[in-house]
Amino acid sequence: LQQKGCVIWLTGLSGSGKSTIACALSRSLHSRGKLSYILDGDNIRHGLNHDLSFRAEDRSENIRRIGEVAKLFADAGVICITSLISPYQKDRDACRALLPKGDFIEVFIDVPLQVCEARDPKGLYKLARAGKIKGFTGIDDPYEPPCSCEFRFSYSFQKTGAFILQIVLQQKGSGCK
Ligand code: GGZ
Repeated sequence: LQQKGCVIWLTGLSGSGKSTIACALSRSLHSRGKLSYILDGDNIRHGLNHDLSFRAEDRSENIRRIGEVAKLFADAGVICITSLISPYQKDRDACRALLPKGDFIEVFIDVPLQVCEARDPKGLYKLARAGKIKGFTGIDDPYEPPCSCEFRFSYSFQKTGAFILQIVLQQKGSGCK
């Protein structure tokens, strides 16, 4: 395998499009002959992390474990794409610290709450607003936007109403907001 591994860490709210972007990225890498693997929070919570809830400590443990697994993939030469809300800066920083400099690429899927909530692909925001899901990110649990990400996907609407995402390369240390 003639490639160097790394971790591409997607972070953003539920419904921001992380999983869709992860799949598109993986397909694009595949078409260039690159091996990648997606670790998706929603899937991993059904297996490896099925013992974890959405309490703050459990979210941190979820991120920690997935960070460690992502590092193993990167060590093996795979481009590991993670797709997790990963709402807390300190947890993302701890995962970054596991990898050599430059091998952890943090990508903020910067779609505002109102847009994610209007999309509500799984109806979860509706349940959260009705109090049927407690501690939902963006509603009654915090999301800390990255302050040191490498890339940001910024959203906008075209005249047709189509939703588009544009990739922005962040200036080092400039923060995402
Ligand atoms: C946030 C929740 C919650 C709560 C269930 N808060 O859009 P989805 O459905 O498919 O992705 C969300 C997923 C979040 O799992 P993560 O492992 O990415 O979260 S974290 O990084 O914070 O550990 C959402 C669903 O699980 N979901 N309850 N309370 N998202």
